[in-house]
Amino acid sequence: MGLDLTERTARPHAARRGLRRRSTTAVVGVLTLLLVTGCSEAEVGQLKRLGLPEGASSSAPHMEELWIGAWIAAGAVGALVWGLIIWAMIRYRRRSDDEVPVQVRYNLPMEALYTLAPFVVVFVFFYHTVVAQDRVLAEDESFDHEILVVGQQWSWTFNYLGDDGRDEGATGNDVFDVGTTADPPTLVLPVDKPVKFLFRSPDVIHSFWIPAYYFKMDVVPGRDNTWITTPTKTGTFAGRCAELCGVSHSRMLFDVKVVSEAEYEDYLDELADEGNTGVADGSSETDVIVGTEPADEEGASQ
Ligand SMILES: [Cu+2]
Repeated sequence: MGLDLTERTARPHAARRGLRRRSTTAVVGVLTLLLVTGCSEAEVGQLKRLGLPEGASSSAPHMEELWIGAWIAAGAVGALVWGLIIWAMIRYRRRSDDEVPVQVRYNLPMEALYTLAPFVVVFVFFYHTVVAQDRVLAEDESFDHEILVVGQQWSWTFNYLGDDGRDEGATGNDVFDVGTTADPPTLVLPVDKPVKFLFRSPDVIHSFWIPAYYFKMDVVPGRDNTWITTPTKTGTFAGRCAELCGVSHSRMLFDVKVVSEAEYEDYLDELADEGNTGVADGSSETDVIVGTEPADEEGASQ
């Protein structure tokens, strides 16, 4: 009797399994087809980079490595956890005999694993993050140009510093471009030339972000942050403030225009011709945190 029952139920099970396998194959096939035909080359490239835009700076590969590696690690941990969950669901699913599986409590090896595994995961992520960060922020690189970026409520000022060993044809002066919320500024950079950025804020914390450069750095009052990078692609890229800095934060945008060295020098000459010479740092007190200035020393000594 019992044998008969299993034989009778076994066949529909097998048929259902076959159907399920076929429908899974169909879904995977359709998705692959969509992926191959429905997406442009750029979209496929972005999928391969797991959502990252195309990198356009010398800093980008380090971050891309970290990003992809982190997703692979997260995927492996996810696959292991989901696998164990699904295995336990199937292996210990309710059966007709209603027998409860062996109950385990105070299992020391298991609890040690639960405690140690997150530490290992955090340590591995932390280690690779520090390595990537050190590479992106390496200070020993030489640079051809130096730009003082001032983030102020709510736009950017780009100061192209003159004493940066620019070509003889250049003006040699400090020149600047100030943006406003209504007229966001453009940061012009020479392609394939290392540029040193200096970030300053006269008011609150801002964050200098160029998504295509895979880079974001806080612009902090009272502190000079620096970053050296080389633009590797010509073109126009979006830039933003990535730190909620007040009511018009969302309008604190800028463009990054990467041009040839000659065009870059022309641009600086243009700024000089327009009279934008000198350094506009938003405030003479950019290196002082508002409210924490020391007592007026000049006044005291006079
Ligand atoms: Cu801001």
